[in-house]
Amino acid sequence: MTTTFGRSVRRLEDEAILARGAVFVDDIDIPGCLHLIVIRSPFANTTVSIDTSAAGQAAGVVGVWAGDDLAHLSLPQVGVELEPRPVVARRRARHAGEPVAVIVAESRRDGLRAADLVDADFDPDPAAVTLEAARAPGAPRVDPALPDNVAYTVDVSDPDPDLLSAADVVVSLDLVNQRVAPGMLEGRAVAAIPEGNGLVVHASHQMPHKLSQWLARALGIPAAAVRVIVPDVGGGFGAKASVYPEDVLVAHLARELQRPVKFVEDRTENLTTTAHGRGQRAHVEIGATAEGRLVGLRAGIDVDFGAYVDNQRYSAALTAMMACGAYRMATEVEVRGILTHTPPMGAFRGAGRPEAAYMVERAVDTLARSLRIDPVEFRLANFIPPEAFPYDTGTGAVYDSGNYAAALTAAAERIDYAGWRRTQAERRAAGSTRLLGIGVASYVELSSSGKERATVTIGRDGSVVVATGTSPSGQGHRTTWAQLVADQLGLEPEDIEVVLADTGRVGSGGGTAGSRSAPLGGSAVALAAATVANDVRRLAATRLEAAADDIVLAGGRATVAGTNVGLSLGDVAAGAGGTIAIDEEFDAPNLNYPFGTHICVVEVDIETGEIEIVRYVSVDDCGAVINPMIVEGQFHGGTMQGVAQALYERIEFDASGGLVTANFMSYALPDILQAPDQEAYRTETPSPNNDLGLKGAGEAGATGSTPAVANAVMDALAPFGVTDTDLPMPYTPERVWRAIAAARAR
Ligand code: MCN
Repeated sequence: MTTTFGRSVRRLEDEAILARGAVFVDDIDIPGCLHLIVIRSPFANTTVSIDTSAAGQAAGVVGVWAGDDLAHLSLPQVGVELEPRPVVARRRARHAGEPVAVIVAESRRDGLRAADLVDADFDPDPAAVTLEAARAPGAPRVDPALPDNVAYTVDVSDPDPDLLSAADVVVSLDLVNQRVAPGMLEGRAVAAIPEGNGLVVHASHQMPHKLSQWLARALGIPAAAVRVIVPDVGGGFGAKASVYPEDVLVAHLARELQRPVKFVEDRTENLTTTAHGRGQRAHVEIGATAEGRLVGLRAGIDVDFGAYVDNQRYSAALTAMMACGAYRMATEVEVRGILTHTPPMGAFRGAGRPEAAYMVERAVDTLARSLRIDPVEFRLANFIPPEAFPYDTGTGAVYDSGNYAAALTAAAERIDYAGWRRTQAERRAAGSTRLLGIGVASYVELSSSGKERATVTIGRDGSVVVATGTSPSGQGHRTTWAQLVADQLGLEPEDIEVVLADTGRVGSGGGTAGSRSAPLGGSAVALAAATVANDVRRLAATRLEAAADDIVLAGGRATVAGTNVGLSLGDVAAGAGGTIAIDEEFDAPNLNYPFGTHICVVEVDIETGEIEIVRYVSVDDCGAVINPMIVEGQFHGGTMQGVAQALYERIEFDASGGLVTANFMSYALPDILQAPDQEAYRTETPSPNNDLGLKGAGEAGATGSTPAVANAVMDALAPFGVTDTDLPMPYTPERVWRAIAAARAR
């Protein structure tokens, strides 16, 4: 029997999307739907006073509410004991973009017209907009309960004053991992329809079950009363794993008005209030012996949480956990989560691991340079070796499996590392104004936590349906889960119906986060499919008077091997009472740890500061692979997001906390012409933590790429002695030009 596991089956999702177009929340026809318009604070840290009376009289307006009217509604702050976050600010707003009043109107246009009539009075106070400002003595408090704005700390190891005492060489770096927007093309959108005592909610979201539970809690009704359905999603990238004030508002107002209400954000709202990611600054010391043996790394990291604590708390914890990277060394790290007067921050593809990889890989490269050891050799000499797995990092991670040297060696060969080093030396010697830089980054990331369930059902008509709690935003779950079921039952992937992202049809599910879907959801699907296949074989064997081991499943039939005698799957189900349904749970014994090496070659024009990526090779390892084409797509997308952070993107506020980069004219989301021609390869080191050997693939690219580009740019500029303090990301032409000019003037 041929199977599809490991084959690049074409995505089943795409025909419908290409032929009829995707169906996003805003495309769903909801008769009589009202529109929610949000009035937002233009200032950070400001008093607010609102008069809604004129707006309430405007044409088409159904109602206007200010903070006091909705004081009973709130969202929890994630994992900290702070007062809950109001869904509409009362008297004081903590960040620009915070809702201060809402309008519900018959049409979006009516609502926007009425918004001009809301009389809002703001009296801004000084704001702590940056990490530096929030940490300064006497800084304005973001939360009244926190005198120092520190909302969260994590120490993964006890301080050891002797950590680096065996090192002959210690270098220190100050690194800024700038705040960026996830930049999904479809912004947030949510529509709530009252039904009986509860609601049906259509949401562009990564975690339908979480959304259902949080809405139910906010409204004081059972979770079963809130059915969340996720239609096509135009990108989530982590930010759609958060629950937002507008989600609670549409749900509450739909029930209060007993009419459907929807909210669809515009691009400025998206860039202002949909959770940003990254936003860290780190002071790092790293040391090695004179012969080049890594001794240890010590880091103090401030993480921007924004004005309320949301999923950025997880990112902070994961940076601490992954701070030893791919290396055998002692690691001491303290991470502080800092409140600032900026929109609450969340998970962005990789959530804390790309930040750790950037920090470790910049530090390792800088140390190798100061030891005058080639960065490839230095890494190969210091990797955690394959025989050391499972490997306890001492930072809370136990790496499951890996062969870091294999990935690095393969990447170096593919790109002809030695050849590029020769070309670089020649260019330097010739005094070229187009300097070459070669950047190597070897990362470890983590995927999957918790459990996932799957149900596989065969109907009397022979239909096969698999339902699971994963919820894709474009990752191709429909295809890969169908492959796993088809392989077990001897069918083609297109024969399988896949049910996802609907709390009314799937009892539980973790949704998308931490590249968990393949290792957890895929494992649950494979488990359920294998059990169903065994059941079919057993039932057919009884009816056909054969041994179960002799029953072959192929072409929709259960046949006795070597004969034409058989039954259709539908007949087998009919004989078993009409349907065969198997529900299985997969509970992962541990996390798993994908890894890889990215090598990037850049050309820096020292006269204009422009950077061009001339070659980009990645070798990623996400264990065994269900669908190599889909995985390669994940690598490409993730890599592009990481490259974009290194070269283009940056969220910027003015001194009063207003967002400067509030549209795609000022926020430099790159387009396809700026994407490097990435050559993506893989090694395959199975995870021992699930039967299929899968590790997550979705965040690998975003983790390896930023440090590869950063190391390449810094390598190109090394002759000028440019440091990370002189030239923080993103490496825009102006910044590069200025850093070179300043270095030359020194
Ligand atoms: N896959 C596979 N073999 C593996 C691993 C994965 O065939 N060993 C397949 C999976 O079956 C799935 C896809 O690759 O079809 C990605 O699976 P996985 O790595 O498990 O990641 P998730 O589906 O859980 O996606 C999460 C990850 C995260 S956390 C973000 S954020 C993210 C992402 O991946 N956001 C995305 N990829 C995205 N891709 C798109 N198009 N849009 C987003 O918003």
